[in-house]
Amino acid sequence: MTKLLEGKTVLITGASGGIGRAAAIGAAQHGADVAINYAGNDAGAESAVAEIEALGQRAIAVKGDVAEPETAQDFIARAVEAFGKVDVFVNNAGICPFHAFLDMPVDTFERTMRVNLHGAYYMVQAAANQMVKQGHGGAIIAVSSISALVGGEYQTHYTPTKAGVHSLMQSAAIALGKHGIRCNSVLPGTILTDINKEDLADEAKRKYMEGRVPLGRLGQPEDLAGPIVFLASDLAQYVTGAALLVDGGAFVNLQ
Ligand code: NAD
Ligand code: RM4
Repeated sequence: MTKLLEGKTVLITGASGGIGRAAAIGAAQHGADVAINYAGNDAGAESAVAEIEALGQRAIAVKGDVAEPETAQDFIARAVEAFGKVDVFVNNAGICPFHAFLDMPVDTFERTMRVNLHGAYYMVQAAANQMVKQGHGGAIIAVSSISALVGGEYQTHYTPTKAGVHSLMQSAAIALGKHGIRCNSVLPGTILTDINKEDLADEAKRKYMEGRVPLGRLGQPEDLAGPIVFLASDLAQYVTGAALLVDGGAFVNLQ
């Protein structure tokens, strides 16, 4: 296999499980050293590190809540201490506590904004500052969502954060182009992870969501690894400000 990220250092938030972990493993399979941020799942973080090391790459796990601005500074500093540089930053950490609109608790709304959007802002800014200091460009990828483009009855707090992250990549692509830093989003459809385990435990909802997908199945975290590695790699050297749907065709499936 041609290794697309040989010699690169890749940082990923929220990577003890789900899409972040799959992206971390995918990056390591392509020759990258990987630093992962994670919130609370020590066992998941340790096993991700072990899996990356088993692939012959270096890995560190740094615990921290992305909603806190200091977490971003700490994550970047620890990665630089371990690997000397940051070539790729993947903003992945996110939450979606499904809840109705009319009685959305203030705390749920604010926490979702802080983790998904404020957290992305602090992290992307800190990673970009490090890349600018290094002076040899870089790649930033945000895990946005199909939900940046379409709504969800129980996601009125969440979909604006995913649209926000997508928009952040567009503006950052402009702000950072002069530094050779590319900024893109991936827009996953419905991927089977912990974030929607409870929601999709409802058989009728799961069947409905599956039925919307022309490729005939819901996604697996590994479905995101290839697109993220591609956008991180030099194969995408002229791609910036773009958004790549990774949804089995769900978005275009009107009838
Ligand atoms: P997941 O719950 O498996 O992963 C989310 C990760 O983020 C977890 O590792 C969690 O610990 C971490 N996290 C949560 N809050 C954090 C915080 N405050 N600080 C640091 N880390 C934190 O779910 P996932 O589906 O892998 O989600 C990853 C990203 O993908 C999210 O941004 C989500 O919005 C996005 N996404 C998921 C889907 C899907 O259908 N699963 C679709 C589109 C977009
Ligand atoms: C995604 C999309 C999926 C949902 C997850 C939680 O952005 O809306 O359908 O399951 O979020």
